Formats: sequence, C-alpha cells, structure tokens
Amino acid sequence: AMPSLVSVLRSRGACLTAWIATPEPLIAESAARAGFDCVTLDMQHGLHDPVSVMRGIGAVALAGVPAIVRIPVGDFAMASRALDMGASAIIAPMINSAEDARAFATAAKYPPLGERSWGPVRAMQLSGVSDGAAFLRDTNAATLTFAMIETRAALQALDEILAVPGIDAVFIGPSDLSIALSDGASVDPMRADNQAAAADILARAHAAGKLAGIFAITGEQARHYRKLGYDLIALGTDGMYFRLGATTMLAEAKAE
Ligand code: 3PY
Ligand code: MG
Repeated sequence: AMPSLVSVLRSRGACLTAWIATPEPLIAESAARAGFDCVTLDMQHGLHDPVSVMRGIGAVALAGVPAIVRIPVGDFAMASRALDMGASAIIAPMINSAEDARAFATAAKYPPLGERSWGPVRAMQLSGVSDGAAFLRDTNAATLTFAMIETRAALQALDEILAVPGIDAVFIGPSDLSIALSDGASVDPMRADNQAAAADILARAHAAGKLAGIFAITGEQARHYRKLGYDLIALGTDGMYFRLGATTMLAEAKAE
C-alpha cells in the first residue's frame, strides 16, 4: 500500500516534495525514485489535468511515496476528485479568506468536518483499506489540506483561516507573497520583508497546532527552511531539475 503523507511526516519530521508540472507519469515516478519524500502534481501553473493526475498518482504509488496535488485556483471540486484518486494531501492556491478556507475544507473532508461526497474507489485500493467504514473513519485525519497563504488578504485573515477545523496546514507561496507585499514592484522570495512575513506565518500556524509548508527554488533555500522548522518543503520543479542536469552535464562535456 502507498504510505500516507501523515505517516511519512510522523516518521521523518519534515518532508521534501518534488514539484511536477509535466503531465507524464514517468516524470513523477522518476522524481519519486530520486529520493524525494513525496511528489506534488501541479494543476495550477503546471499542465496536469484530472486524467494525468490519476496516472501520476499511480506512478508515484509504484515508487512507494505519497502524492500531493495542487489544484487550480478555486477549483475545490478537484480537491475531492484528487483525493478519490489517492492523493495524500491537497494544496489549494490563493486561499484569501475564512470563506475560501471553509469551501476548501468542505470539499476535502467527510462529515462532520465537511461535505466530501463518497466515491474513493482508487484511494481505497491504494491505501489497502477495503472496509468502507474504516476508510470513512480514518480518512479525514489521513488526508491533509494545505491552504496557500500568498496575498495581503490571506495575511490579514490568517488567524480565521487557521481556525477552520478542516484546514490542517498552510503553505506559503513566497513568490506571490513577495509580489503582493511589494505592490507588484518585485518578485523576490528571499527579500527581508517577505522572509519576515513567512516566519510570522510559520510561527502562527504552529501556535494554532497546524502544519506549515513553503516553496523553495534552490536546495540552499530548502535547507534554510528545514532549519526554520517547516513541515513540508517543496524543492524546485521538474523544469528546473531538467535544466540544471542538462547545463551541468554540458558544462562538464565542454570543459577543457
Ligand atoms: C508561490 O511562490 O507563489 C507559489 O505558488 C509557489 O509554488
Ligand atoms: Mg503562488
């Protein structure tokens, strides 16, 4: 059976996730086999669609690590579908109010936390749980909801978002947050004011008993975030892995 992100977090403390935009299962499986703790399939800026998410989750499961899906903005029905296909967690972008957070939780959690509709055939097969009652009992706790905090509105509503019972975690989008905090003047995740805002979000999430994740563009940034205590750290994207590998190998080949 495919391990859940919750169980991997429990055993390792923090997880590094690959971030895959290309809707090809072999790319997701390769990332899983490269040693990431989990693999995220991106439907917001990546090219994944419902069918490639279904196939990608299967490929990641084959490699024995959990899959996460980032849904498109506001497409909370997709959160239910991705969970039905066996996603271990959902990252929802641009959660800017308690209302957004409640709509997300409503789609992602079974009653009494939400109103997720029943139909988890693939998820049950991957989890190895064949008893519907047991799956219903355990799944709200085993599948994580990450609300992305990446606007001024989200920062203002943070405590209300954190108070929504079906929201398990926040996930900081440091690029969008840096654009928002500079009123569009710059995109710079490491800018001091942006890092201070991120540290504040992390502290408030943990104080509320919720998990916190963030996106890192380099290995060095990811190490920095690991030391700060983030629970989930996304590292780069498939495009970056390809480019970095290709340019490094070409430079070696062309060296005198
Ligand atoms: C952001 O940095 O805005 C993100 O959404 C990271 O994926
Ligand atoms: Mg973003």
